[in-house]
Amino acid sequence: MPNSSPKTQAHTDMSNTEAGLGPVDQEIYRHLNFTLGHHHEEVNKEYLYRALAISVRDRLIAQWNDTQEKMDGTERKRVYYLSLEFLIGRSLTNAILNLDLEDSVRDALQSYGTTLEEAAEQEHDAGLGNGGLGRLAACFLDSCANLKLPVVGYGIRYEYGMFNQRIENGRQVEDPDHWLRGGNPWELARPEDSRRIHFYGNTEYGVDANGEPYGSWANSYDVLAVPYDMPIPGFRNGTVNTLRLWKSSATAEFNLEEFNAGGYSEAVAQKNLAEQISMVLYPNDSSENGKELRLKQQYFLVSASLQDVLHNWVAQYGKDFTNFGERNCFQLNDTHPACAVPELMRLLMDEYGLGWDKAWKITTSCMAYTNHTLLPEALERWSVSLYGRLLPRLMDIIREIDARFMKELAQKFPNQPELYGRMSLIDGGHDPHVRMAYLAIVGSFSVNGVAGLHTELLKSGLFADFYKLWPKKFNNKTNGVTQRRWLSHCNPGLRDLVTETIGSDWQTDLEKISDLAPYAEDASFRTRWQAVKRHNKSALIDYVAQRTGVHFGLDALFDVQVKRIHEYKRQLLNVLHVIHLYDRICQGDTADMVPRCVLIGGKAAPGYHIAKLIIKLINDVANVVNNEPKANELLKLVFLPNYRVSAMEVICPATELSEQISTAGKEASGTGNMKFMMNGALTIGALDGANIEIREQVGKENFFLFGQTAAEVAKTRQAYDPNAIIAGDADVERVLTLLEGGHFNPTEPGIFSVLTSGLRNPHDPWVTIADFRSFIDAQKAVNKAYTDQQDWNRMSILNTAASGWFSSDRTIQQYADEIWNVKPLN
Ligand code: 26V
Repeated sequence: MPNSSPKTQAHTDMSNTEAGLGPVDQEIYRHLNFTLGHHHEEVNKEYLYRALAISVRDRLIAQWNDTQEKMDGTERKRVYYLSLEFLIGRSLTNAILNLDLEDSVRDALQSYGTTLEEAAEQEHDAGLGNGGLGRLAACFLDSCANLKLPVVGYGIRYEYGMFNQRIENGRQVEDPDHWLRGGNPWELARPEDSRRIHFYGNTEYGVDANGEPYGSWANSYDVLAVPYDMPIPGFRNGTVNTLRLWKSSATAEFNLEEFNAGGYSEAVAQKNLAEQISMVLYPNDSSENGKELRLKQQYFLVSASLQDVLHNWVAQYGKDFTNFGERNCFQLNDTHPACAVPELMRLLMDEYGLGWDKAWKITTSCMAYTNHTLLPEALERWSVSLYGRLLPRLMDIIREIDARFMKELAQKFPNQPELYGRMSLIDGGHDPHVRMAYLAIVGSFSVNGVAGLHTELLKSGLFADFYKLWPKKFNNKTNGVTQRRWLSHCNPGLRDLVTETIGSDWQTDLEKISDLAPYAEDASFRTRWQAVKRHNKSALIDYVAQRTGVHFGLDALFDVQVKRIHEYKRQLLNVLHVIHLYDRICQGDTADMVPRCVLIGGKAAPGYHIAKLIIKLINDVANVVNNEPKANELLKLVFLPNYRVSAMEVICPATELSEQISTAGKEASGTGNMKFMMNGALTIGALDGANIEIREQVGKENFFLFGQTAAEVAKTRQAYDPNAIIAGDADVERVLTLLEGGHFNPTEPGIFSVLTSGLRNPHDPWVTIADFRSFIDAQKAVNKAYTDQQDWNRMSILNTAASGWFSSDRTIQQYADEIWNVKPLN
């Protein structure tokens, strides 16, 4: 227990001066004793985390208020990032880094006999996202705050985030993630800004005083949306932006009606129904497609957020919407919030009395849509009958948008009924569906893909008709990641080495990191570079050993693939390669082999059986490989359970080889690939997503390329004969023989036959066997390169030095300049 008058701080901390806060150690002491009422001899770690978090939060709030005041005091344009997912991870260490509080916090914690690392471990990840799309939203908010852009994130405050994954007998088991248990120090409830959301009921039509027809939503069942605000700090720049997350709750009078009718329990049950809406994040799972609760979530987020923005607009400008379209921009993170198009129309017409044409002009000048996937099963379609029942007024508006769009098409392209059918917002037939991507395209002024190849494929494939109609709407914004979390925070050893060598400007301007390139030729620098990597590798060794019992060797090549488990990402190809190495070891063919530790991690959607079977296979192969005495020094395989943001913060600094092996044309961008590159990993990859740009930036000599191109894959599919390939390649055949002979699953014969028959299927969409030989050869080149550690380190440095393009600051600057037309608030 520290004494009651903590020592004066060794480090100056400027963030408290205006806010009237004491030094960090005093603040922690105060919060422990008074805010949390924890005065024990032995300070409990969880309490210490909370006291520290509140102390840090207090420092953020002062800057948060300032930023808010600046926003309110200008008539400048604002941007709203609408997303069903924000995969934030931990906030404490990020806030400490951005406020530059690390030294004072470390000093303060020392007096409690603990470290910052230990305190930070207490924080639950805010896992409000599935993977890339959600993490991108979080990186974007970080970059917006860093660039001082007036951008607000809007999302849902899920009570349960992404499930926790356990492995039992090699199989994935899901546990609910009740991340809010124990409280969330990073949010402030703002019940005074609650909004009312309609569901069900019907549309009533009438004629207003001017003789104009109108519609209105009647007999609805209403729910309240209560906002919780999270601070998003910029990097040492005084800016703190807002992420507003909505929680659903029952309206007061609904309960009253029930109470008056004497239905006490019914009233309470209705409250539960309302609160269900924000209860759980949906896993990215095609078996979850079409679920009513998911549509409720989408509309709930969109309606609450648009009402919020309109409310603020009216408070500032009155009910004159003339400039609304040019002063506001809504970026739609995929089609999940695409009902923003009809909802803004509804609010402008039904609530504020605008006519269709004015409302349409405003709506289409402020909506922008980002597409994140080419996979057909991920393209959202909603049944017209469900839509019309849940959101009757919106369905009317969608029909009207479609009717007007069809008219426009008929004028531009007369007598082309087939084209109209293809492009209609409603996929007709006996079970009609709304095509959400088409709704988003028609209602937006901008449509973007997330990497060069992806955008080209959208223009030539999925959205070709729309591209022909509106070529100028389409643009590319290659994804990026924030170097503050993904280098400065997670890899302090490398951060300090880089800063000592080229200064610290790269933290806010990653292009500067190219100044590192000449040091790749400097042998003593390479030695220091390698020492940092080895330090990070030993941290990962401990992390893996604690969670799996498997001990990685420090001298081995750390070969990593972490991402959602999906067939198109081809974790299976990675396993086939491990089996091939195992087979060579068993045969004594180890001449040019380099010791390797292969780590695979990621969650499978709970209803995605093949993905879950791939996890089982990885674990079963790992069991055999790790227990084979001959393989001991040469090969290890682990499946790391519960991959998440905080795990990646340990994994990417230690990775040497980044596996980016999706079937070409399937991975829209990838962002893990960028985190690995930034941290000095070399990539083995196919020409897919942002891998193409990574290779362009770093040079082909510093990248391990394998596999077919997207165009070649398309051609291969026309006459694909995997069985002939297998029969013609002894290495490949032996791998299949081991798998099919039950070598890895002797007690459960046949359990992997779905996987092996998939590999042998001429219609295998992922053409895994077609790329296997090329993958084996590229991995041989990796071995050869790793044998020369000097050269490997040289390439590693060049990868970090070439990562400037992949900062989300660059991406966001492009969104700001080319889509949003928004300037920083200074
Ligand atoms: C679909 C569904 C459907 C069922 C309900 C829940 C749900 C949630 C998400 C999705 C679609 C996810 C699409 C996605 O995550 N795309 C990834 O976006 C990354 C950021 O742009 C990109 O780097 C990845 O390549 C891309 O796969």
